Parts: sequence; C-alpha cells; structure tokens
Amino acid sequence: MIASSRPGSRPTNLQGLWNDQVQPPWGSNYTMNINTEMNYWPAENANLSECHQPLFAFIKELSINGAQTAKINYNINQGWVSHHNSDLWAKTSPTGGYDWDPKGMPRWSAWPISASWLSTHLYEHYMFTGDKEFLAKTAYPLMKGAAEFMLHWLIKDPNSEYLITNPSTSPENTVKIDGKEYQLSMASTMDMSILRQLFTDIIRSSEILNIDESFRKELISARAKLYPFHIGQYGQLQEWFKDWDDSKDAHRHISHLFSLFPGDQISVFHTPELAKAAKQSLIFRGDVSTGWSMAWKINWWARLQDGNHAYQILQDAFRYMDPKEEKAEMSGGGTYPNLFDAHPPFQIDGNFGATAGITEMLLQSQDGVLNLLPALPDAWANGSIKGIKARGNFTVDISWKNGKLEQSKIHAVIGGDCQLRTAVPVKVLEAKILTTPNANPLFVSRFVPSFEVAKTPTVDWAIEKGYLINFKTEKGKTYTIVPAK
Ligand code: FUC
Repeated sequence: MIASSRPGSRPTNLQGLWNDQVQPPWGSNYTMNINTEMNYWPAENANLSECHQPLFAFIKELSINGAQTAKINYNINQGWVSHHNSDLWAKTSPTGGYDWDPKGMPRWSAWPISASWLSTHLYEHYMFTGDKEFLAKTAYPLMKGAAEFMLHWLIKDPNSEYLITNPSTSPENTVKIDGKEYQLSMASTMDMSILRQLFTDIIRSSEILNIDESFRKELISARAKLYPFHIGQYGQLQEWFKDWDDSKDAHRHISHLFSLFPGDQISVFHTPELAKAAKQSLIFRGDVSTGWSMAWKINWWARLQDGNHAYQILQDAFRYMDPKEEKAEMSGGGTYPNLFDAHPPFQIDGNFGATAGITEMLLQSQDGVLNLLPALPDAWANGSIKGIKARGNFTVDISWKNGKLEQSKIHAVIGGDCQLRTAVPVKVLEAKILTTPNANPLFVSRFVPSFEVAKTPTVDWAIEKGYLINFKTEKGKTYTIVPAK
C-alpha cells in the first residue's frame, strides 16, 4: 500500500502498479462491488491512513461524473451514483458486457450501490482519526450526495411499507426460482445493508458536526423503513428478497455478510442472532474460493471471534501457485512465490484483504470498545504486533504468550475514553479507571437493526464476553496494560 497508493497518485486497481500486461485481466480496472474497497481495508487498521487519500480523491472525481450519470441514466437531479466498475477516468455509468451474455443486459453491472459503499470509507477514516475537518469538508458532502441519490432511487415495496431497491443484484450471484436462473431481483441484503450503514454514518456525522438537522431526520425516517434483515429457513442470513437461498451455493461473492465485515451492524455481542445466521451462511459457502473471497472470509471469521477458522482460511490462501501454470479463474486461489495473491490470475486485493483480516484477528474496535486479541488462533501461541490502529485514534502494541495477553501499550493520539475488552482481567497502569461506559464520541454505539426470523440458527456458539475496563486517556500519552494477576 505504501508503494502503490500515495497521496497524489491514482488509487490501487486490480493489479495495482504491478500490472505487467497491455491487456491485463479485467482491464486492471476498479471493480467496485468488492475489489477496490478490499484494497483499502488495511488502510486504517494497519496504520496506513494517509495511503487512503488516493481513494478519497477518486471518490470526489466519481461524484462529479456520477452526478451526470444520475441525471442522464436515471433522471435523478440530486446527488451522485456509480456502478460496479470504474476506470482511470472515474467512469460512473454501468459497463457493457455483451460478450458475456450476447442475448441480454450485462446484469451484474446494474448495481448502483458503489457510491454508497465507497462513501462508508470516508466515515471509517474519521472514526480512526477523529479528524473533524476532514469529516466536515471532504466526507460529509460526498456521503450526503451518495445518500441523496439513494433517497430518490429507493421505492416503496408495493406489498408492504418497506423501502426497497429495484432492480437489485447480490453482486454477480444468481438465484434459481422454480428452476429458472435470475440475477436481478429487489432489495438484496447487500443493498439494504450498505444503505443502512451509509445512512447511519451520515446521521452520526450530522450530529457530531451539529449540521443539517432536516436531512438527518429524513435519513432517520428512511432508515427505519429499509427492508430489514431476514433469517431464513436454514437459519442463514437471507441473501435475497425472498428466501430463495440455496444452501449448496458456494459462490465466491457472499455480499449479504457486508454487515459483519466491513460493516458493523452484525455483532457477536450486540446482535448475536444475526451473527449466528451469518455464521451459518459462511459455513454453507465453504472455505476455499478465489483469492479475494478467502481474504474476505478471514475477516468474517475474525469478526465471529473464531481465530482457528480464520487461520485455516489463511492457510488455504497460502496454497502454492506456480506462476507458469495457467489455472482456471474460478479454480480456487492461492499465493505465488513472490507472495502476490492469485485469484487466479494475479490480483492484489487478496493481499490487502488478508492483511486487514490478520489485523482484525489481533485487534477490533467496531463494537464500541477495543477488543484485544479477539480471534487469536492456537497456532499463534506466542507473538507480538506493533503500531496497529483502533478507532478513536489509538495506536496499539500487543504481545502475547501461551495464547494469552502479556502486555499491551496504547498510545492515545487524541485522547478520550478508552474501553477495552480482554479475555483475561487486566489492569491499566497509571490511568484513571472509569466506572461509566465508554463516552468517547468515536465509539458511540452503532445502530442496532431489526430483523425477521423464519428459523432460529443452530450453529455452535461459544462467544466469550471477556472483561471490560474503561479508562481515561490524555492526548499524546501511552498507557500500559498487563494481566491483573
Ligand atoms: C469481479 C469478481 C471476480 C474478479 C473480478 C475482477 O467480477 O467477481 O472474481 O475479482 O471482479
């Protein structure tokens, strides 16, 4: 990331600056229904925040072209939109693709949700840095534009009061209904999850900045009407509008788990039923897949606090790939001898996604607290990591021995409450311990979504709540955390 995404450069694309072909796979473009976003997952948690800047500059460019696309393609005169693919020139209209399906529309590109997904990166940057000027001047107008388009795009479901997207895809996946295969539907879980996340980010931003009350109210009312999550007939997190999910579907895209990662609406602590359903969906889809798909799975298993499963997938992703051998695209991914990710072919997203996942195994902060070693696998009995980041702009070092926390040092770049979750009871040296819950504005608890249940999930579940401790930090100071005994 340091080599390929510096302020002033273009953001990283499918092969990044390591593309060595005139006609690279998928045009070495920006595939924004997962790959571009994945490239930036380690930007904040791995302390490479400034390397996120080229993506923000690109979002700004997309917003300019995307306002035209909104008008020309959809007759929507507010906000901006972008689709599943873009290029060096920040293209925002849907791509063609008739070679793939000569008879029909390129259906996977009928996905106008990337503007919303990309916009959530702006808010994440704020959560990790606390940079209010960035939130006000750069992030807020872009996020608002993405949401304005969506408020026009959403329609009322004719059979209920819910707001839905239509047409809608669950990126690149298809669904069989009465033996016939479809790619377009309404209100896919991914669409609704991304919109709920974006609306929540904007609502929170407008509160923090104390601006735009009427727009905030509009979003609060729209968010309440968004088509909710469903737990389906197998106890799975339903992917489609109706319970058409196939439990044998092993498709590489598992977009309906957006809210488990990178989103934060599904949490093992705050929404355990939804987290169990997400786990069931993940079990159905299996472990081995393309490079980037396995990288996403590492992050999901980390969020499910299952370090051993995350580690298993990391091992699968290290499958040796001979660069001289051409493998079928969907044959399952691995790693080339130079450690580049193989979709196959070479794509850099798996490297970035796996790095984010390894970091999530050691530190998480999406749940209102800093969770130290949330998904440490047995295989990593002893180790240490330095200089990773948590929301609230805390820089964290952790060392562990025999699978247990040995010491952590937390540097408070901007200060504020710092609440920890740890597997063992800890003490914080030379700090004022607080008896109140975390009041740090960068941790204010997230929106807890509603859902409907067809069958209660029955997956194995052994989540340790651990121990919580909250302490006050001062800007610029470093705190030492050690086991209490
Ligand atoms: C999407 C993915 C493919 C590949 C391509 C660049 O189409 O479904 O697996 O990553 O982007």
